[in-house]
Amino acid sequence: MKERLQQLQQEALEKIEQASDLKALNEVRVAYLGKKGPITEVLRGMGALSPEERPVIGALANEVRQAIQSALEAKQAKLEQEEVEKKLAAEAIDVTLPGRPVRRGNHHPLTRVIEEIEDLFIGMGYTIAEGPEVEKDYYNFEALNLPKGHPARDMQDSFYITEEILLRTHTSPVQARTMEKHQGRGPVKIICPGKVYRRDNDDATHSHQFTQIEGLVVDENIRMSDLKGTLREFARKMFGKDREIRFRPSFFPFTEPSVEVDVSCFHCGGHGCSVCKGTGWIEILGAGMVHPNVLEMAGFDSKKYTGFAFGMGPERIAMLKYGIDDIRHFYQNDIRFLQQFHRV
Ligand code: 2U9
Repeated sequence: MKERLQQLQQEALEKIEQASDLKALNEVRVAYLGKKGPITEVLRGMGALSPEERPVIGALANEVRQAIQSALEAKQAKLEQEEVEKKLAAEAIDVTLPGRPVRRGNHHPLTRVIEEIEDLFIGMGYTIAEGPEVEKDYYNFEALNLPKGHPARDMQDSFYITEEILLRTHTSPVQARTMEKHQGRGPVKIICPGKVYRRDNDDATHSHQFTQIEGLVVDENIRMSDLKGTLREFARKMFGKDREIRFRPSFFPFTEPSVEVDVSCFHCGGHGCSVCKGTGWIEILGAGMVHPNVLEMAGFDSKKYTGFAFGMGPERIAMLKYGIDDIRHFYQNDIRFLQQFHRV
C-alpha cells in the first residue's frame, strides 16, 4: 500500500507538470483527489490493515494528498500568470503609433450668413427676438394689416394646420408679438431671424421652406432717413466699404411707404457685369415705414410713435456672396456642397 501511494504521488506530480492549461490541470485534480480517486480508495481500504500499520499508512496518505494539493496550487498559479501574460501581449497597444486625424466639421453656409448678419445688427444696438414657427393667423396676417380676404395673402400661401393656425410665412409675427409685449412703450429695436414656410413649388430660386431676417425699430421721431442710414451701414459691412444703396418704390401691406433696396454691385463696383445682370445694382432687401394700422393694432399710438422695418432672405445673400446657383443646395445636405465652406 505504501508503494501504491508513492507511485500515485509520482504519477500525479508528472501529470501536473505536463498539464498545459487550467482545464487539463482540473482534470488531474478530479482524477487524483476526487471522491472516486485512487487516494480515497486507499483510505477506504485501511480497515483491512493491522492497527500498527493504520496510522503509518494514514499519515503517508495525507502526506501524498498534501503534496499533490500543493503541486496543483503551484501549477495553477503558474498557468494563471501565463494566461494573463498572454492576454496582455495580445492586447498590447502601441502608443507610439500616430493618431487617426479627426475630421473637422464646419458651420452650414446659411448659419454662417445668419450669424454674420446678427452680429452686425447687435453691433448697432439691436437685440434678437424669436417666436413660434407654428403661428396664429392673427399674428401672421391680421396684425400685419392683412385681414382675411386681403389679395396680398395670395402671395404668401401657407401650410394650414387649422383655419386659424398655420406655419408662419414670414418672421413678421415675431415683431408683432414683441411690439404687443411692449404695451405701447418704445423703443423697440429688434432683429428676427428664423425659418419660414410657403406653399410653393421648389426650383432653383424657390423653396417651400427658407429663412428670413427681419428688423424693426419703433420709437418717437423715427424717420425714413434713419432706415436709409441703417441699411447703408449694413450694406457696407456686409458687401464692402464702398457700397451705395438705392431705394425703389414698392408695396407691402405692413409698411407705408415701402421700398425695394438695391446695393451697388460688389463684383463690378456698379459698372455692370454678369452678377448684377449689367445693371450695376443688386436687390437685397425690402423695407419701409411701419404702417400706422400695424402700430395701432400692436397697442402703439401712431401719432406719437413711428418706426421702420426691413426684411431679407439669408439664402439670397449667401447665394450672392458665395456664388451659389441653386437654393436647393442649402437643404439637400450634400456633403460635397457643405465641405466647400470650410474656413471661407
Ligand atoms: C411689423 C412691421 C413691419 C417687415 C418687412 C419686408 C419689408 C420685406 C422680404 C424681403 C425678402 C422678406 O426674405 S424676404 O422674402 N421682406 O420685404 N419685410 S418690411 O415689416 C414689418 C414686419 C413686422 C410688425
